[in-house]
Amino acid sequence: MEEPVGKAVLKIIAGDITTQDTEAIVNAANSGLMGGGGVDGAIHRAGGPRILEECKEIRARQGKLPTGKAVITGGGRLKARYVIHTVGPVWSGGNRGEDELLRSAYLSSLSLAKERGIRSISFPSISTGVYGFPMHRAARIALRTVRDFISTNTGFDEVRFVLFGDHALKEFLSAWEEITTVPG
Ligand code: AR6
Repeated sequence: MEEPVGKAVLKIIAGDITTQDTEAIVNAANSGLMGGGGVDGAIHRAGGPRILEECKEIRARQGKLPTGKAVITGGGRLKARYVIHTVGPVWSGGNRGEDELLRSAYLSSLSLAKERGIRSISFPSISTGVYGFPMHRAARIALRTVRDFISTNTGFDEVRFVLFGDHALKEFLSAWEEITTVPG
């Protein structure tokens, strides 16, 4: 799916985040910033050791990265020039501020990209793997947050959601239908 939002285009595709050619890709990291499984492991493997070195420098400077916040490193050997590392919430039933923290992870990443003049960015579906956030609920939050941000912040050419597999893609496409046809 590809649709204009403000001055940018929003794309929802199935694929692998590590091969994307946007200026930045987003990593669903953890507060330790030392790598892990899922998207995090894949990005560090594909991008090489330079990314972890930069993460360690950040860690030494500012300590752990709180949930909902974001930091930026170079992309190492990736096509993307930058990696924005953010930490989504661990799902624990939905009454512990998970929705707001997930929103904040997307917003922090977008704000950091904007600050750096980055014009194109790819997101994975943050928190919906190891962290257990229900996919459909996460998709609605992700899409609404990105749509609202790029409708008012005009520095972006493209925001891409890169979903791993058909199930995730379907959930994102149906969530997009819902938020664009049902108001609020
Ligand atoms: N490209 C795009 N999406 C992917 C890829 C890929 N290469 N690999 C997995 N996904 P997860 P989280 C999807 O677990 O839930 C790590 O250990 C996956 O199917 O990567 O935020 C970190 O170090 C899922 O839908 O991130 C943290 O400790 C989504 O990406 C923890 O996991 C996110 O899954 C973060 O957990």
